[in-house]
Amino acid sequence: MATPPVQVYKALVKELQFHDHRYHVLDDPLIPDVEYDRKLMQLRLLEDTFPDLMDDNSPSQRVGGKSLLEFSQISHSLPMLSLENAFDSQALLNFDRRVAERTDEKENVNYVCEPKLDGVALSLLYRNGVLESAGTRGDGTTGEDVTANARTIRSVPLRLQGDSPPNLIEVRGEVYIPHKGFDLLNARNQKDGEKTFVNPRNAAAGSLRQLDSKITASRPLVMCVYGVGIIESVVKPKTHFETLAYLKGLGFLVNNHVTVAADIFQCENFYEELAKQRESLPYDIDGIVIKVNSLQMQQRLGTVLRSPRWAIARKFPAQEEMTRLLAVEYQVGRTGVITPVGKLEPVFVGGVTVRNATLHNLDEITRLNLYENDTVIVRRAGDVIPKIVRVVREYRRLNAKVIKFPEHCPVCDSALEQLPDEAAVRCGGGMNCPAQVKQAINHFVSRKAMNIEGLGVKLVEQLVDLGHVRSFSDLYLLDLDIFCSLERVAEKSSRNLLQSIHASKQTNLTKFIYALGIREVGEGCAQMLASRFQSLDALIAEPIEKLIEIEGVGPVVARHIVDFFAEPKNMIIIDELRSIGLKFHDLTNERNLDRPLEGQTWVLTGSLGLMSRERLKVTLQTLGARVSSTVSAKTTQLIVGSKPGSKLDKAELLQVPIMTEKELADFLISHDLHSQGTAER
Ligand code: D41
Repeated sequence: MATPPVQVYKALVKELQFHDHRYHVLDDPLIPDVEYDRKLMQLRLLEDTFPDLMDDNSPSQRVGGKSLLEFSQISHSLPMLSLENAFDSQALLNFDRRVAERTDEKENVNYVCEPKLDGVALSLLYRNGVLESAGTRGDGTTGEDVTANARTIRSVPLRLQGDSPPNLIEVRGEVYIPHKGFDLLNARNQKDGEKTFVNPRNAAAGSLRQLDSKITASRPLVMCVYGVGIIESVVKPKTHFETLAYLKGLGFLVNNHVTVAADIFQCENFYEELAKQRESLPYDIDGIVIKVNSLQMQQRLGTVLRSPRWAIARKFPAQEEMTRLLAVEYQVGRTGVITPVGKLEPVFVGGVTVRNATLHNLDEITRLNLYENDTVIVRRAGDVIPKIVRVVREYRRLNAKVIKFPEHCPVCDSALEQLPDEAAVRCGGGMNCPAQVKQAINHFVSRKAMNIEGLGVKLVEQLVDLGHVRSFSDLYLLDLDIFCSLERVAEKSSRNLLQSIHASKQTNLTKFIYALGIREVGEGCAQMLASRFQSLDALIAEPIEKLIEIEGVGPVVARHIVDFFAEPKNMIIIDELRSIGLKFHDLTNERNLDRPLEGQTWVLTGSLGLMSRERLKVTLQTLGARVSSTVSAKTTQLIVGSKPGSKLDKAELLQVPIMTEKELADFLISHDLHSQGTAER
């Protein structure tokens, strides 16, 4: 037999370890995956051919080994402490005060802020630079020996980097599964008919506690480190931040958001900033951890019970809570879609009290296997609508009731329809269904559509219920008597309402197309159609084959547009609106008009009295200006109304030209611009 190529093998192990670190820790692979795989294959070939060569820490050994019957215990030479929680900023201030009192600091105390990763704690012990054992936190003193499992986690170095690794070091961190890996894992499990995980934290905990390390190896676990237990080394960091840098140098993954804060207020800022980013991070966090930076100061502060006095977790409001589904109600949308809405026993989740949760459609209710009176988990993440994520089946009550989806519209009693390829169920009542009329009107009058100021949801509700309004054109037939007869409407506001209804007759093609409420035609699409067709009649005349070809339209939207104009009732409404005197010239894309403000950026601030903000915006856009909401050095002109805000200060600072509203009116008149936008075409 040939002599084993020891040097070649060692070099290959080293090379693959290097690439593992680049890939799993630095997130910056040097070589393509296929190239890595090729090298790994070479390594395996050598190991298979010369079994004596095998290095226990070879990169080929991340696949797991023999299954265990049970975990053995592992005791932590220094206890793994727990963290005290702070649920508001007052609790943080108290923490800071206690720290200051105990350390007699004249200066502000420096802190390190870290995201609080939502996973499971793990401790790794390295002797002479080699991973010896790994243990879960357990009760803080003794945990379970999960060494075989930890060895399969790619971001856990099997061997420490650098020339002089410490003789002994215990490194602590959090094991978690990033969102992408979690989704893949659940998709895979679903496909294989295995159970899916409720959230990434459970998946991480379950994966780390597998007796069969081959299963752990197949799970996308990541370990990020945040501290050390015992350490015997020549280099001794002086601060927590230095410790993290030191760990990074040894080849560990350290979270890249970790920041030094000069005082508790900067910690507070870090919290606020991270809260904003929370939804877009690729992993779950449930708050931040704040730690005194100086290790000497940490030493002096010591611990109470099982928590260090030098650290605190500032928690985000929980995003999931348990409550009870009281009933299901059905809402009718603008286009007739019936949406089931879960009525919940009020529960504080994601920072607000939640009473309703969307259930999307019938399929969703089936998927959840949801009954009325069930105990449910409600999730409210960021600003998204709260949703029911699952039922706690174990708590199903005797009075739980099957949810029966209605067969008729709850508002107008028309039969409900379901198109073959759609999950949505619709009311076929169209403009005979008061619920659909109300929402169509609400959309029609909204700011980005006809912009009829003051005509709110409550008024529309009354106008439709009392039979004054059945279609868009009815709005223009309303009079003072009708408005005065409504609840909570005084004469002055009635007059204002009539005035804004009248004013809305001067609009532009974009806003009018948008106002019609054609399915799937949003603001952007309306804008594109207006600038392409320049007139409503041209759009109406366009055959579907040609509409489909327009960039940003496609078959679905084209079908909706054609269907809308093919409906005689809709054409009657458009004719009525025209005869009432509605003028919708395209003001937003005036290729053949002079655009004297082309290339300029204008900003409006304060309350404007002469023209409504929305109308002024349209006028300026017509003249070619971009209207922005923030002042910057690129701002051409700031228009100030009364009670201007910080935009004025900023403009003065940046020496942006400032104009009052009156000056703007004079400017428009003197340049004969004020009427340009309303010229008939
Ligand atoms: O990200 C975390 N989950 C995290 C947990 C972190 N960044 N730092 C932590 N620091 C500590 C101390 C201060 C006690 C060393 C922790 C934890 N503890 C911790 N994780 C689970 C229990 C305690």
